[in-house]
Amino acid sequence: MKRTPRRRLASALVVAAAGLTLAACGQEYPNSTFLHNSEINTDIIALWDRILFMGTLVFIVVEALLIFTIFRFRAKPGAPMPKQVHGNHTLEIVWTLIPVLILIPIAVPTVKTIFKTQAPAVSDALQVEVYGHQWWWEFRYPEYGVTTANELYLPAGRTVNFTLRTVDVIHSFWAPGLAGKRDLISNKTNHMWYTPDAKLVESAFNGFCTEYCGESHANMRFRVFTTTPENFESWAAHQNGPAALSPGAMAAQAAADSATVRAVSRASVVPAPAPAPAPTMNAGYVFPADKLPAHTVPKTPIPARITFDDNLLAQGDASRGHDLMTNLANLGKAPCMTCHVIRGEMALITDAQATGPSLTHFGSRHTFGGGLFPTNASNLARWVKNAQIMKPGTTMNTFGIGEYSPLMKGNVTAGLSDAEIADIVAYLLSLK
Ligand code: HEC
Ligand SMILES: [Cu+2]
Repeated sequence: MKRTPRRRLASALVVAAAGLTLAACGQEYPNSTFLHNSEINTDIIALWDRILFMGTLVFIVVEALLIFTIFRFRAKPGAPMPKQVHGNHTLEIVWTLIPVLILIPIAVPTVKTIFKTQAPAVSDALQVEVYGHQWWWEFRYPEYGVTTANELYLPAGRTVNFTLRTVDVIHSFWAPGLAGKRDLISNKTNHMWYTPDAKLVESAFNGFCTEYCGESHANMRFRVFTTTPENFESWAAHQNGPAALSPGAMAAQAAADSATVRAVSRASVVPAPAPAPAPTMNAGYVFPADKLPAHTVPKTPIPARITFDDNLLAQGDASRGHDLMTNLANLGKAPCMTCHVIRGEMALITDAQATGPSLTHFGSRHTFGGGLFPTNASNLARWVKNAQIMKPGTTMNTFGIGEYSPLMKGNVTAGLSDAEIADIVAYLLSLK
């Protein structure tokens, strides 16, 4: 048998189709919208299934008619002129009515779903305010007094109502595993709500900005953690307070404890002073690191041009880092606190004024820099040393002495040594 080019092409197409089919079966798609994780996603899937079904039906009928016509009515030698149908009203009405009949079962559920998703959320929904920043996400829980960044905690089974705003350009908020997209538009407030399914008691999802917003648009990601209502309350209660393990909090706790001991021992009715309780170490619920699925752990390469001797990190001291950070302005260096807030520790500005992420509970977050990097000492040291190289376009200062700052177009003179950065890193990680 001769292998004609056409035959060869056909067999190549069959192999390619089989390969694609197999690839589709063997993969899981964690960032897909086609997972029944919320009522909104279930509605989207229902619409998709219906449109795919109707579209396939139309395709088959049209192609069949086309092929039939090609063969049945092809020109034959000596055949007479075919009957002309131009101006046939019956025909025109029929071929207008058929698409109408096809579009009605698509339009009705589509419009119904649009109205459903645009309706106000139930009144007892959890309120979350989302602020888009170039290029990170701020999440505020007004009922809990919590401000955090890039990591969204949601109680499974409870409707959450998002209020979407931007402080600069247009962004778009999308956690595909949980719902559709919605834009954050300048000078306009948008809303979106959905209910993470009650079965999602320990799930993590990736989130993205899906409206091009500048240099680091692709680096503007977030995570969603769903958990039990109890865990959520524990997390929110702790996030509302100051950091638990920081040197500042420990000192305050120790002072309070010794005051209690003194007060107790002065009271004559109590024979012996009670031992001072250990400082509270409870950091509230945090999504367990070992439960993070691999696709939610960032794998961003660290720029090789930022060098840092990781051995220095072992000598980093949180108390020294705390003192250095409170003293930066006096040392003639850029203070972190003109852009960041560490509530209960040091603060020049309020959460609402901050142009950088809240660092109050920074150590309890799994990722930083718009979800670009896993939170660990090594990544953090490079971030503080030269954030502008770690994340193109960021307005955070480059702090490493001698480092090139793309924003300032020059090398940093009044900055931090690697040993000082190691102290600051130890301090930041203590902010649980
Ligand atoms: C000019 C304002 C500014 C100053 C000053 C500043 N930062 Fe930042 N910082 C930012 C911005 C903006 C971001 C967010 C970057 C991003 O993800 O796009 C950020 C991010 C961070 C993050 C990551 C937070 C997260 O959860 O993603 C850390 C940690 C941090 N800064 C620490 C510091 C420290 C320590 C200092 C002082 C040595 C400092 N910053 C000074 C603006 C600033
Ligand atoms: Cu964006």
